[in-house]
Amino acid sequence: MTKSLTLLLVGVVMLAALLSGGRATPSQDNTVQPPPPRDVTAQLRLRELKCFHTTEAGADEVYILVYATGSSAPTLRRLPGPAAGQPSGHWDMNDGNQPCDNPSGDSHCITNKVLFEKTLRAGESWDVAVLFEEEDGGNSQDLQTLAGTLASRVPNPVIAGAGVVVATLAQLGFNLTDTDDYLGSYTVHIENRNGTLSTDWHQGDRLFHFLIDPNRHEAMELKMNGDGSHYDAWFDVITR
Ligand SMILES: [Ca+2]
Ligand SMILES: [Ca+2]
Ligand SMILES: [Ca+2]
Repeated sequence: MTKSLTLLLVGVVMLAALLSGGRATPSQDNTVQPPPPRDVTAQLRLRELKCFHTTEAGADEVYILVYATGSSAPTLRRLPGPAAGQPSGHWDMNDGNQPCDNPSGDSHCITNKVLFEKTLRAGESWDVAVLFEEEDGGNSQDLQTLAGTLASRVPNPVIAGAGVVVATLAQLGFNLTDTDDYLGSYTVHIENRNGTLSTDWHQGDRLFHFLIDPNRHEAMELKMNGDGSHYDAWFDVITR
């Protein structure tokens, strides 16, 4: 009798524990937890660059410098990269009826170039300066060596402005306005706000049109007229 009662009590206690455990699980699942901060991979793209007037007779030799600072090592890149056997790269661009992305000659337009790509943690941001150049004399400085020195003098290109980046590069021996032509520039601040990218565009030098898409703030268009040129360009920042 005592033994059966003990067994019965143990049984009741176990059942109660089981039921309480069964109820506790859905109640915990229903608690609203904020989603963990999400990493986002941001890509700054040149959608298209179109030549309406070159700086010189014949084709322009166009290249782009992209200077970026953020939470890790600063970067300074030149696009396009050098072809085999060449010290530095460029696109041959012209203002006639040439095709886009012409593989064997001058191009009237070039399309879909990734200027900057980075995975940003929540709260992380990067500041990027984009400088459009046309090669005449050329520059032979090593960009990765320059990046560190440039960053010590211009830690944030968006706050300083594109003009200060250009002037500082000239002080460091990379003269973008003398030996080469300077078409135009802008800066952009890209931030991961709780898993969503926010984009702030800022005008640089030598622009005669600058428009942030009112319906899509991560897209921007501009028109450049540096050193007698006329180039139109379209950009956006996307999540990859
Ligand atoms: Ca030129
Ligand atoms: Ca030329
Ligand atoms: Ca040239």
